[in-house]
Amino acid sequence: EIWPRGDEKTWKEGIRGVDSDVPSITKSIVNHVQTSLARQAYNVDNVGAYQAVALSVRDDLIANWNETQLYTTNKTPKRAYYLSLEFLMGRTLDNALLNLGLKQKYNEGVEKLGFNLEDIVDCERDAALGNGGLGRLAACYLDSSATQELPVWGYGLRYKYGIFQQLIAPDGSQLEAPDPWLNNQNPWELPRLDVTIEVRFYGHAERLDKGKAIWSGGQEVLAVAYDVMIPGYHTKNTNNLRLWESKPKRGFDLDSFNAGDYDRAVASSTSAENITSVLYPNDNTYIGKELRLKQQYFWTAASLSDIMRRFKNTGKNISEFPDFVAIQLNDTHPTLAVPELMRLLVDEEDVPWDKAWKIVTNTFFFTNHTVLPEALEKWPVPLMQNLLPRHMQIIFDINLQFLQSVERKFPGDRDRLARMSIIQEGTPQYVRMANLACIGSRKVNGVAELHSELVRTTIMKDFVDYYGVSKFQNVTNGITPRRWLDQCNPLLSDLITETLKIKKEVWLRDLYKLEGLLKFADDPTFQKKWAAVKQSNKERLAHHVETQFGIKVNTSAMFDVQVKRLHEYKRQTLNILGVVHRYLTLKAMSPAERKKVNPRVVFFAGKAAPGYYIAKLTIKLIVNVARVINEDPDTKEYLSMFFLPDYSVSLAEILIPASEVSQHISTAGTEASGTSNMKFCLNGGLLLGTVDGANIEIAEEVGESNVFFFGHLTPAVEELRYKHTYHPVPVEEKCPPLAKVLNEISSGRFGDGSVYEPLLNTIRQVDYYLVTEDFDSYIRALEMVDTAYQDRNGWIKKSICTTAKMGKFSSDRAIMNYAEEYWNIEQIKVP
Ligand code: F58
Repeated sequence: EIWPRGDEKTWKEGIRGVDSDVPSITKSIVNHVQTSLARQAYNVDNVGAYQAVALSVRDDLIANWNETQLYTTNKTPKRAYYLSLEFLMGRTLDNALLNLGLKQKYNEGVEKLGFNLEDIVDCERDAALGNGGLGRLAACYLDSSATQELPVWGYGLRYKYGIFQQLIAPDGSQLEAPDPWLNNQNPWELPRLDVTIEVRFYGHAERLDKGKAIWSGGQEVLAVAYDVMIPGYHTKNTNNLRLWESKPKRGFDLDSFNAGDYDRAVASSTSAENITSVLYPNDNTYIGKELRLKQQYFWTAASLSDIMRRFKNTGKNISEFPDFVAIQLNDTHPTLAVPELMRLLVDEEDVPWDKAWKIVTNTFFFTNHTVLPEALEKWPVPLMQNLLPRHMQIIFDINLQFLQSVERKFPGDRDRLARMSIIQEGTPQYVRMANLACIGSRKVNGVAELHSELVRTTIMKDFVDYYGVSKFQNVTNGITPRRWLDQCNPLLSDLITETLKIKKEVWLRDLYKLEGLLKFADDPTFQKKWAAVKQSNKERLAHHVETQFGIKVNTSAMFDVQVKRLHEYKRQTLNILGVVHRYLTLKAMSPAERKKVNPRVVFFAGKAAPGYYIAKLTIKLIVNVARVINEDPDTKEYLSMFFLPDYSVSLAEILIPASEVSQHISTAGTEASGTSNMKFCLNGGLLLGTVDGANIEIAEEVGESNVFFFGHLTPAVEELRYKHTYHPVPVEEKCPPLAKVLNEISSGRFGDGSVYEPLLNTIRQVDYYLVTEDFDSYIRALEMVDTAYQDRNGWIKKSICTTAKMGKFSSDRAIMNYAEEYWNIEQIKVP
């Protein structure tokens, strides 16, 4: 190979990251203060220092990233692409320093310059380009791919506004404010103004022969790439997350401009920019807005074009595409990639339809994240027809061929055909995205054992009959122990390292090594240290609450945490009703009796989708119950409660290490997996939950005696619902203690009760999520928690044993599973 330009040695000597000695680090920081920020020592505040430090760390990342990308390109391995509309990354600086192994050095350097690294780290805004579990999972998977040196790229959208900021109004309601996270510039992204792709919308499609067509006219929009560097832990390997921003193809319409109609002149460019303006804030509910469909197509089209270009650069034959490309569809959001790849192959690459279909179905893999019917995406045919006329043709063609083949296998079974069709009949017709994703993919997976079984037996049942069961598999979710233990809980991480007597780098890459803690579970000295770490994390959280609310938190009380998106199926209602029950019980006690009670502090946090009325009402109830009980002199020593506003990745990093119990109490069969359950348990918090999602596998690992399970099991749920609908029994009869709680709320004990009627009625009437059915056993489970907590050493032992058995839930395991069993990709070590 001939060096591209000039003298190779001169180029190579010019390449530099930051040398990792402290003087080089400080030099690089000062350099950035002066040049990149154009500031001087006397006018640098914490935010300025954050920016300079970030830029300095970024220099290092860029060097690694460049080397990784160059090396990988030259090796032309098979690559995997993770297509996700959401990447909930959180902050980057601290994580990058830990992954690069430079935290200590930067600590020293920053100190020398008169700053404190923790304060600097706190200046970073979260990158909150996701709603909840699904988006955070994507972020954990990127970390694990980079750490295990796998050639994996993420593809997503660069939203101008991330998940909204949540404020709590004086009356306790949730208010939403925008999250303009890019206002302070983002040092972690590299704009690639040279990588732009044209994406078409609307227009018309004209069929030619041999299944081909020409799609023309309509509106063209540009996709501009922004690359985010994803460093692996203690490896040079630095992967890429490519986010697309939309931009008008032409600045503005010159004719209108010249005619003096300025509004009209810029209208189309505004509409182009709008595509990547904002993340849709719904969690587990589908909303059929045209702009959302535009986002989905814009992103899949840009990503596929980019993938195709990279593949073609290798010079391979198009039939080898699946040998070099695997694409994981994170839920149905990127399903348009299926017809889009067909379009690229058939219309643009001249591949015959059948051959193209073979390529497509060997390229894609589809992960399902929910079986809730209201979350399954289906788009009105007229909407899709108008926006994407060519794709609609392709979808109809795929469907026709598919149904013919189903008909051959199950002759005359019209109901089956109707259920399996990509098109749902009616006026209008709908495109069922899960059916399309399944038909277009090589494998389909759920995210925990129970969930995958539900996928096989409910929403995908007909497809299992048709394809056979082996297409429908399970990959239990995981979390990265780098962020969710080492970074958020440094004290515990150090204690583990010191106890296991193996290097941190080793157990953080092989989490099963935590089992080595088991033999210390009864050791009093170790128990003491373990408890001290938890205590210190509780104090860190208490400090946070005190600064925010001006209320002192009793840090000798048990910390009980439920943090997740607000949703009826997650049953924050059960928790708040349980708190009210506890409050009423305490009120009824004599002061002497109360003294025997275990003090408890209950923390809630989570956002409600702005249009989700019942979820927002739940927040209001929590906030207003908290006001009353936190001020009641009879009980406040024994029970207090906080709703922490604006739950985020960085707030989770404070809450999770401080938790002694966390609640994961969805109606059985509704929570696909849950991933925060894993984070809490990894940090030695015990799990109080239903027999649902990954709770089940956590219990299998840590032992049932170390979790608190309650509630009806999945097989019972359907029948109970049927009873509730056709033979309803009043709450007063079914569960008197719950009826009492509901009535106290109605009667105005926590402020105007009539406000909460719509929420309380969901429970009194249909009770779809079976709060009345599980309330009794929930209360008993809480009592069991109390009893267990009384035995301090017993509790600490449970906590140790829980952490020790969490190895399975590392996202490294999950990603290796995808790499080996799905994508068929191999590790690449950058020398
Ligand atoms: C979540 N889904 C599941 N969806 O609810 C959770 O059980 C699971 O652990 C997690 O995925 C990871 O597998 C989820 O977060 C969303 O937020 C979607 C956003 C876009 C609209 C539809 C819901």
